Amino acid sequence: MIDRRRFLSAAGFAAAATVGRAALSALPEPALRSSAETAPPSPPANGRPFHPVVTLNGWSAPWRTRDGVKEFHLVAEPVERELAPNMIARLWGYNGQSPGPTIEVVEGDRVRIFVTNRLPEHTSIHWHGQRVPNGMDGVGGLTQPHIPPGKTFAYEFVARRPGTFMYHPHADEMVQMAMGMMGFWVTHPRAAHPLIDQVERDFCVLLNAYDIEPGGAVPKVNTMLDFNLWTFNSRVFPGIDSLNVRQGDRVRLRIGNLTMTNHPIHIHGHEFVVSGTDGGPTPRAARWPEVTTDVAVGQMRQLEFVADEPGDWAVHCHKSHHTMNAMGHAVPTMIGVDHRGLIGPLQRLVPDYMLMGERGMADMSEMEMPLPDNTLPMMSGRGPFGAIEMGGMFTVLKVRRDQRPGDYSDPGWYAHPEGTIAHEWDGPLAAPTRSARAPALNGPAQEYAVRKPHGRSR
Ligand SMILES: [Cu+2]
Repeated sequence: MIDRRRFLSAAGFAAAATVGRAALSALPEPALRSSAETAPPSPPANGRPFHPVVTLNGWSAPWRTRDGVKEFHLVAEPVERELAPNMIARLWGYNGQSPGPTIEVVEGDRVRIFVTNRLPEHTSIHWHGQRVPNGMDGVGGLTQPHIPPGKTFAYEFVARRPGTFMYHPHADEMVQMAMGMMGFWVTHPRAAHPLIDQVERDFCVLLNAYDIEPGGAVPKVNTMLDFNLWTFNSRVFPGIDSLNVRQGDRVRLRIGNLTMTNHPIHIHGHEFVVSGTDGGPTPRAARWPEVTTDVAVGQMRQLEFVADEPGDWAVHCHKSHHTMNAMGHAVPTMIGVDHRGLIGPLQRLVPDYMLMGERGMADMSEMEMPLPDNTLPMMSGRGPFGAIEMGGMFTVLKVRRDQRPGDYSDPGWYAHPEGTIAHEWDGPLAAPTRSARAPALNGPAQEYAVRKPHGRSR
């Protein structure tokens, strides 16, 4: 839900020199959001028309038009973000949430963005990927003075080229991005563009990562690689909404990576092309079908496909550690270890000792393990057939024949046509054919002579 409140007095803000006095006579009220629900697409109230995007578990910022300029108001501030039901993180973000609201404009629009700093330290905003006058590029210390706490700065430029962009601080970046400060920016084409196709569904996902101790709520800002919560728009599975589309829709999935590592994004059941990067639309001759594409640090990728296969299709990062929530990496691998006979003596010494991992870790997603408050299980989510055993960067593309155009609501689980689900085989089993030269399974141990280099052998 978007609520508006006016909290700025006329005093207490500063502005870049290029902004006229008239613009400062009043600031647009900032739109604030308290929930992590996916907002429906918001068609433009004024200005040039465009087909709005949907930010998963997010929303787009409203604007006002003043003297032909689109004015937005971003408030950098501490926020509480629900990462998934049962876990609230205390982050820094914009306008009540992390990520901040998606900014949608049209190529050629003159845009003025007021940025109010309600953080305990200075900040700035960089408009990642865009052509702007140098003094609007938002690099604190290099192209502008930092925005001190309590002050408001104004950025003003023309959105010169259409595409998928991001915004984020360029001030104490390691801390401010580890705390969740980032947002999406989409510049829609002003007219039919030879390299930009019309799509029926246009989704935005920012990849970010946090390191939050089990039981904690504030990210550890000095972590470089070993994050434990890998997020789409500061949400983890099962807290990430599904991408709900109508069969036959052309779908665009815009992905930006502001984590510290790359993410190979994988879509099941369909082939997509990368139709654009942060550098702009991809020439058609340079597009090829893929089912996984790597999104490197600092990159944007636009994935496009026709959703022509009905079903519930997984969409996820293919790094298996990125589809898990907080876990202990120091746990020994116990696969194949026979614990029988040990559990009794161990439990006499350590009453809470649990036998786990000797058959893999799938048991853990079924286990009702006590967890510290405000902590998510490592693998969770339930589907129609049981535990999905995922966390982190995972969601579901739901393709339905009867999803109405423009309806983004969750249609529920897919009803499979009869006879199209993998099932247990109950027919006769043929004896496996084995090579005559293969050592017999469970037979006597074989001895081999191994010849090593330099004639040495053993
Ligand atoms: Cu990943």
